Amino acid sequence: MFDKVVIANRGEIALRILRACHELGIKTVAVHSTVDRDLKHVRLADESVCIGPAAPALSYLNIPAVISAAEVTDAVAIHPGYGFLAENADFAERVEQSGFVFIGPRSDTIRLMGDKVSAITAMKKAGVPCVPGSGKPLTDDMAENIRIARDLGYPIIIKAAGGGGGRGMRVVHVEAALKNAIQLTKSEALSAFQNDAVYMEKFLEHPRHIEFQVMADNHGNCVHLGERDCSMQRRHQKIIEESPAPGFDAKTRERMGQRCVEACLAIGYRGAGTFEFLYENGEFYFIEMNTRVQVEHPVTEMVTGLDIVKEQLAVAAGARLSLTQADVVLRGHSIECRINAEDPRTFRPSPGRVKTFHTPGGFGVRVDSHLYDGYVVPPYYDSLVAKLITHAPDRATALARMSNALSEMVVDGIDTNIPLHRELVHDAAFIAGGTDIHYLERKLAHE
Ligand code: MV4
Repeated sequence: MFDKVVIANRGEIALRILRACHELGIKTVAVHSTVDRDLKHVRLADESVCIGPAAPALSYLNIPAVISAAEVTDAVAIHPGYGFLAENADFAERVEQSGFVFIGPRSDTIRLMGDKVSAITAMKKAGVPCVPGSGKPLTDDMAENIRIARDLGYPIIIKAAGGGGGRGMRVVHVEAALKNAIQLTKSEALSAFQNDAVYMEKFLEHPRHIEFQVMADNHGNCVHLGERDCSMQRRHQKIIEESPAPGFDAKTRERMGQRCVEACLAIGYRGAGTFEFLYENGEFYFIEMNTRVQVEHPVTEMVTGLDIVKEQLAVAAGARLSLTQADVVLRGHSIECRINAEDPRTFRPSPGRVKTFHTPGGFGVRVDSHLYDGYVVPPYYDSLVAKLITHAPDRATALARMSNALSEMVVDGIDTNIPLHRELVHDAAFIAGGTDIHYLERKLAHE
C-alpha cells in the first residue's frame, strides 16, 4: 500500500479521502489555497502545503503546484477527488511522468472518455446502447447535417465533443433553426473547450438519469455496483440521488451492469468509473462516462457495503479487487441529499460563517461534511457543504429517516437548501419514485 498520498481537493471529498487513507494506514498531505487553511481535513492531515491563492486556477487547478507538493513531501500518489483536476488527462499524464501514481484510470482512458464522440464510438463498439445520433463530429456540409437530423427526427440536440455534464449543448426543434444552432454551439465550444467539434443526437424529452458504478483493477477484473437514479436536479446540478433506482428489476440491472463491465474490460479501464445513461420508455441510452469518484458515491457504498475510496486506493496501488461480482450484494435502499450553501429561493450562493452545525444521527444516517461550528464557507468554490445520506431496508424507510434527519439538521449562520429538501421528501411524485430529469425545474416554476 502507498506510504503517503496527496489529496488534491478540498471540502467534504478531501475529508472523505483522508479518512479512507488513514484507515489504510496511509499518511496524508493536504494541499490547499490560502483561504482554505482552516479546512477540517487540513487540520487532520499529517502534512499540509499551501499551493496558491483562492482562485482555483492558481491553486487547485495549478498542475505544477500540486506536483511540487507531492515532490517536497515525498508522497507516492495523488488522489484528485472530483471536479478540479480529476478528469484532466494532461494532469494524470504529468503525475505519472513525474513518478507518482495517479489514483484513477490511465491518462489515455481519461482522454478517450473526455472526448464525448470517441467515448460514444468506444462504447458502441463494446456493445453499450447509445442514443441514436451522428456517431461522428458534424462537418460543414449542411445538406448532410439536414439529412442526419431528418433521419433522427426532431427534436435533436447538438452537443460539444469537449463538453459534458450539461455544458455546450443546444436543442433544435425545427430544421430552420439547425444551421444557426450548429454554428453557435461550435463557436461556444471553441471558446469553452478549445475544440469546436460538435455531434448530433436524437433529443429524448422525458428521460430519467440513471448511472452505473463500476470498479476495475489492473489485473483484468471488473465489477458493477448497481445503479443510481440522479434525476432530481436543477440546471445540471444533482440535488438528490438514490440507489437502487425506483422500479428497477434485478434482471435489467444485471443486463446493463454486465454491459458496463464488458465495456470496461474492452478499454482496459482501471479504478472507479460511472456510466451515465438516459432511461426512457424502458430503454437505456449511454451519454457519457465519468472517470472519477462521484459526489453521490455514498449511496452505492451504503447498499453494497463497499468502501469505494479505499478500493480506489487499493487498485491504484496494484491490488486486485477485494470482491467478485458474486460478492456484490445490494442491500436495502439509500438516498443522498446534497446540502448547498445557497439561498433556498433564489439559489444564489450563501457563503459566510457557520455559527452552529448540528448533525443528525441514528441508525442508517450518514453525514459527509467538512463543516464545524465557526467554519467560514468561502465564496470561491462549489457551494456543497454537506451530504446527508440515509440507508434502510426499503425506500419508504430510507425516506422516513431522511425526513427525520432533515428535521434534526441545523446549519446556522448561512442559508442552505435544507428547506427545499424538507419539501421534496414530502413531494408526492418523488415519494412515488421515477420522476424525470425535468421534474424539479417544472415543480419550481409552478410555485
Ligand atoms: C441529452 C438529453 C436529451 N437527449 N441527450 C445534460 C447533461 C449531459 N450529461 C447530457 N444531458 C442531456 N443530454 C439527449 N440525446 C437531456 C440531457 C439533460 C439532462 C441529462 C441528465 C441529467 C439532467 C439533464 C437535464 C437537462 C438535460
